[in-house]
Amino acid sequence: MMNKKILTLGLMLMAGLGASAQVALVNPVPQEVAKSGAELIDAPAQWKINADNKRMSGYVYDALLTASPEVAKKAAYTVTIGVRGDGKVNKYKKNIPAKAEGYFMKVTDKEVVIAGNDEKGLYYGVQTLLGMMGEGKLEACTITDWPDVPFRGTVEGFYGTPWSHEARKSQLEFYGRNKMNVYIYGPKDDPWHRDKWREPYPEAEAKRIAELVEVAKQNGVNFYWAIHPGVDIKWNDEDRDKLIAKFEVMYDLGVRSFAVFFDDIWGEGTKADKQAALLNYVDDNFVKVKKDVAPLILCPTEYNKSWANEEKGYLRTLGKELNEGIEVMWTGNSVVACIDKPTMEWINERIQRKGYIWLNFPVNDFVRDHILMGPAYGNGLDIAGDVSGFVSNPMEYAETSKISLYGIADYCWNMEAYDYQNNWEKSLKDILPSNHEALRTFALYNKDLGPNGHGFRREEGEELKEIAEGALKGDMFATAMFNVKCNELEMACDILLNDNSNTQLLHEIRPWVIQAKNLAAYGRTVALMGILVEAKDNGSATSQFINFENLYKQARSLQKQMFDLENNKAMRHPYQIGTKVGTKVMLPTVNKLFAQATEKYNAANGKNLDTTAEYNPYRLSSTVTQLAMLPVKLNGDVVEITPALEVINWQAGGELLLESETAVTFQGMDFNFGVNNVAKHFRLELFVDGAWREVGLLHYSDTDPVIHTGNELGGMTATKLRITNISGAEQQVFFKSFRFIRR
Ligand code: 14T
Repeated sequence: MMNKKILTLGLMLMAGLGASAQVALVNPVPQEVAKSGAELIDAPAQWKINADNKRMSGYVYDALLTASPEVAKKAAYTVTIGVRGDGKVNKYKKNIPAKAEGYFMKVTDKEVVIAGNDEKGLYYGVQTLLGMMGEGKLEACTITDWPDVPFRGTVEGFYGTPWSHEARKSQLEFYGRNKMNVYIYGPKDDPWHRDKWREPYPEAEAKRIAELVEVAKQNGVNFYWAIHPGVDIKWNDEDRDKLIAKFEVMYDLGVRSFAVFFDDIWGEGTKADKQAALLNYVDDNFVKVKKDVAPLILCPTEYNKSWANEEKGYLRTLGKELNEGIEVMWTGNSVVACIDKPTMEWINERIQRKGYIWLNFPVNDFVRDHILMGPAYGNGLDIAGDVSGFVSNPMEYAETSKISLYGIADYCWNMEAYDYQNNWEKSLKDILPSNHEALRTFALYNKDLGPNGHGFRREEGEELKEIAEGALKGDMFATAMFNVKCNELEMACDILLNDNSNTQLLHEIRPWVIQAKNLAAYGRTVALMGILVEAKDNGSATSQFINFENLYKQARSLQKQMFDLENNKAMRHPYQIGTKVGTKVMLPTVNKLFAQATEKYNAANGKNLDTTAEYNPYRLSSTVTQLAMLPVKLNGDVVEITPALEVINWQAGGELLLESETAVTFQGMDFNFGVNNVAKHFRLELFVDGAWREVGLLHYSDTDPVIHTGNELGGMTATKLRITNISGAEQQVFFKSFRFIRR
């Protein structure tokens, strides 16, 4: 008994130590920490810097100067910094880990010593010190630290509004602080990255890139500039030289690291042997000649397993032909996927090198109605030795993306120790210290992506499930608790809406905060409906304004307000409508509670109030796998299928089927497969009175890919429609838009 108590006490002390100690503030979690007691030391007001002369300037020194203590020659407290080989840290040479970017650090009440294995290691030691001092305290300890993954960071590689210059600078600082060393510049919608890849940047843009290169350097980040030439590249000397010429221009702006992307293209540009020959040429005639340029990175066309065509051997060709040292990117088993050991073994064997991970998280360019504020989890904790690099493709919301990136940084640095939940809690404090609880409460409802074409989902609302189930069973305590959850969410939103400590974050999340307020109010109203219906309120006998039927009206109004906000022209994204919050557990629960309470009320009082909350009568299915999971959206009388951004390999005979629960009278329809003159390859049929009837398809011109329907469509009433590839061959098309208007 006694022993057990002591043991528990000991465990508690240890745990407590970990939690309160200043090292716990550091992100990423260091590899090895030895504490010399539970000593917390007040950070000195002044310190003197002890270092070899050559360390007394440069980006590491600059970083050290941002620490709170003032530098004074006579200070009693000393900070010694140095890199392996420096005289001042010579006596620690046995302690320094012999690992790239590693460092050794010792903190006592008299001094701090930071000894890097290389300059970057020293820089990261300084970052650890800065992180540890975040709350004005130091902790007596020694730290031996190094990264598991050699290249860690982000690829700005999404579709949508590229990050602003200010956002990029802020990102680079964030990477430095969190020990990430790579930023790959490749926004799909930067014209000079993709469509105008041959042309140099105009003056103003060029200046900004040069500045970013500088900021990156100051933060220990390698700025990679990526080119995306595959859309229209000709495999001739002229285009090859143009690509090198563009790299030369970028080199002159200060860029020393380059990438070539061949993702999301089709046709000529996709050939493995040609891509490899180009990359090798650039490697031999540019990278190796310059001598100060980092190894090239290639993003292949088949960048995930589900797209790999084993017979054509694209990946094996790259593996065989690409020069040693050229990195090859990989998104995993599918476009959007978590990375595990088997996928690494699969790809590494084919490309004959370690894959360089492009993680499509937290990118939301395929689910723009959701904002993703959840933890980064699900990647194998045992793949450190199988990857050459690991970068995350974030959201166009740069500041909000930092929540997940904080986790990526930690995961890449110290994989086995990665605790995603703990990391997430820390990240919220880092991003919004003054209101981190409000941010946390709000973020709880913005983690999952909702149904999407990639089938990638995230945990959300686990903490609500028990309460939700109880409330749905009519348990009044659970209903009250559910109401409390709604109050919490509303409170969080109100606090956030008045936060001015991180205006960029608040600007980005604002539409979702407003929608979350609606959802919270809707939830509260519905909880009260549940309570009143149990209390046998008949909605009319009471003199009080708050009675069932008025609550019902309020709930209806809130449903409509949510819908209106979703369809608000100013807020809505051009091709993905909506502002969705709490879609995994909260919203469906509120909708069910609404229907349930209303049904009970109707039954008890002989009323006939409409019980439908969120109603979508349309279902899509397809034998073309890439289309099968696309969500169907209802926007007034317009029914739309969410576009896909990828090339669709629509096999001969493959069909797309859209079914409706009730018959629809058609007003009009058009769709865009992104390719001219393909209408003839497809057949559209409507199911009218128990039989399929064909409707004509046409383009208005040879240069307009939009496909229109024949006049016979107008006024037809059908329960389903289908589109079939009747060309007898696979059609490579896009799925840029699809809509019909109902009467
Ligand atoms: F290069 C790749 F590794 C990659 O992931 N490319 C794009 C990327 O730019 C985009 O942000 C990401 C998420 O949407 O997915 C890739 O593009 C796609 C691919 C699809 F299959 C976009 C939509 C798709 F349906």
